[in-house]
Amino acid sequence: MSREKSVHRRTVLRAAAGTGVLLTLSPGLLLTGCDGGVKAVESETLGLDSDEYDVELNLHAMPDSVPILPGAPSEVWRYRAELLKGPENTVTENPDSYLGPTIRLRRGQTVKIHIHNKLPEDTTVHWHGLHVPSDVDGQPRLPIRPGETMTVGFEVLDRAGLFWYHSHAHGKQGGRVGFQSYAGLAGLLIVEDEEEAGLKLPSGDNELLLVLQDRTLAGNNELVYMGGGMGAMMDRMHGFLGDRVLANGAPPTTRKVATRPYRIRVLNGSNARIYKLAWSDGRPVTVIGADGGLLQEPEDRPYAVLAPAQRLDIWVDLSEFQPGDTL
Ligand SMILES: [Cu+2]
Repeated sequence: MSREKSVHRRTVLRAAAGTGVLLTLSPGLLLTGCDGGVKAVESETLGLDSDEYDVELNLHAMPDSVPILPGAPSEVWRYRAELLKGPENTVTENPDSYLGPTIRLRRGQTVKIHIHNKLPEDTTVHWHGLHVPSDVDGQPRLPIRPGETMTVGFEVLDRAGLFWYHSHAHGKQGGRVGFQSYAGLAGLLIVEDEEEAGLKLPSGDNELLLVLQDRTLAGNNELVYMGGGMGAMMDRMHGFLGDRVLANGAPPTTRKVATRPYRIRVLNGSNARIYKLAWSDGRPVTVIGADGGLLQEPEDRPYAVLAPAQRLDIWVDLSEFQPGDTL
């Protein structure tokens, strides 16, 4: 049976203002191929179809080789992006890391993304936490085949906050979501809006982004996922735990900062590991935001717990420190 079938879709998007409720009506969307897959034709846009978009970019899912530990570089799968249209700060590459570029969007923008699969297997991209039409949100029934491109469109409906995008591919035996994200297919996505801008939170150099992940690397720095034997069974039951923690794709290190207030935005991008975050001097962790964006008011906690896929927005005032101090 031929898979050369176009996907006909007329997607009607209705967002109930303020509630985040979203209806997607897609008559005649699914024309299933013999293996259950659907081929999206390049000229068509899944999701929001518009003549004009505020932002347009290419997103490539591809193999790469990047340094993680000293010695040989590691073979990874990662995202790279090219901004075709939109504000210059929309895409910030993380060239020295396997992490995908940080994508910065504004509420209300219309966005068109061409996802190019340069991997040897199916993939799809899930926009974690964003309210986007379900067809563009990494549906297993809409895989992107190797060598193919899927174009997706959506409007940024969410209020300001930290989101992320990652692979959502489901292989024949399942479990490829974990594997592909582990291999590096993940990146941060930031939504900004007027309300947040009015708060004048630390920004630019005073906004630190931190992606926490755990990885196991073998002798020649190869990434190891799901070991053999008993270990593999436990991994499958409880989720994979790496034997070292990485911060932004590298071993944790100190970072030079100024004696000023900072905003630290943290994602737990691990498969299964839960982190407990606290300051070394025992000061409370001032949480200003979480998965749903900014909190009503800051909360001081002795420590913060971050489960996989969760995000935290932390505020800290370093102005009482002296140059040379370490926290
Ligand atoms: Cu997710």
